[in-house]
Amino acid sequence: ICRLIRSMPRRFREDLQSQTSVMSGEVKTFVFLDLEATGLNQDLPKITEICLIAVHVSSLENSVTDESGEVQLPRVMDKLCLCVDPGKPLTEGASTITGLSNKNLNDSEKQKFDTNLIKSINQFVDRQAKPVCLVAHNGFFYDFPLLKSELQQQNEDFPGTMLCLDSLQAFRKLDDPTAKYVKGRHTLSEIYKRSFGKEPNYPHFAEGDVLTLIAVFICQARQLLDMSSYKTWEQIRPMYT
Ligand code: DCM
Ligand code: MG
Ligand code: MG
Ligand code: MG
Repeated sequence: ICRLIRSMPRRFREDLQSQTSVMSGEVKTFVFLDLEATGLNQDLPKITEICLIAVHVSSLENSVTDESGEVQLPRVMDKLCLCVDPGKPLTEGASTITGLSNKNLNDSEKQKFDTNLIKSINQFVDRQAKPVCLVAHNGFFYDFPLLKSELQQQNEDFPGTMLCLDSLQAFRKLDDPTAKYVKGRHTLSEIYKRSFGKEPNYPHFAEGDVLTLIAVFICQARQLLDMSSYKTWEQIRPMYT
């Protein structure tokens, strides 16, 4: 498809590009999101933790640096972070990296991914200036399809017109528009180490990962937003049914 678009007469190409930028240019709030879960795609995972942090576009456009020149997190952010009983065993790998286990989730009497949780998410998103765009690192492959599967299991869904952006794809494209991707170069922790010269805080805690994502995103927000390929929620297929 990319090759096709590049081969189009410039007039058509610019038309297409301006349509995407009108769509994305109107976004008022970016809701950064990360999921922890019982495993990877092939494990048909269930969510163990969800974190959403909403940042207004004005905070992305007017980032603040401290006296040493380090980019600061926005002061105004809304956060929703909840642990969830997955009702399914975590893989050893998932438990090791996240620190979550069936035992500690059960000990804390966490509730399942149910319609009340979906209500909380919808109410959280409804408080944000619209249009809203969800952002997740590897979101097109993991977080959005998994979230869609969990919503569908409760016979729920988000509005099909909600926008989504995969920051992994955006960072890759920004780094190398010819699409010669190097595996592992664009993991959240690698990008963070390149931008900030240190390890990210609280990796594989949903909130830790979202804050890390916001920090690296802000460093290059304008370019990322301009060149990202957006999808609508309607275009996201569930990870499994
Ligand atoms: N995950 C996994 N094994 C890995 C990496 C991730 O099972 N090596 C699963 C469990 C995590 C989820 O993916 O909770 C999300 O990963 P991340 O913490 O990178 O957001
Ligand atoms: Mg993640
Ligand atoms: Mg106080
Ligand atoms: Mg994570």
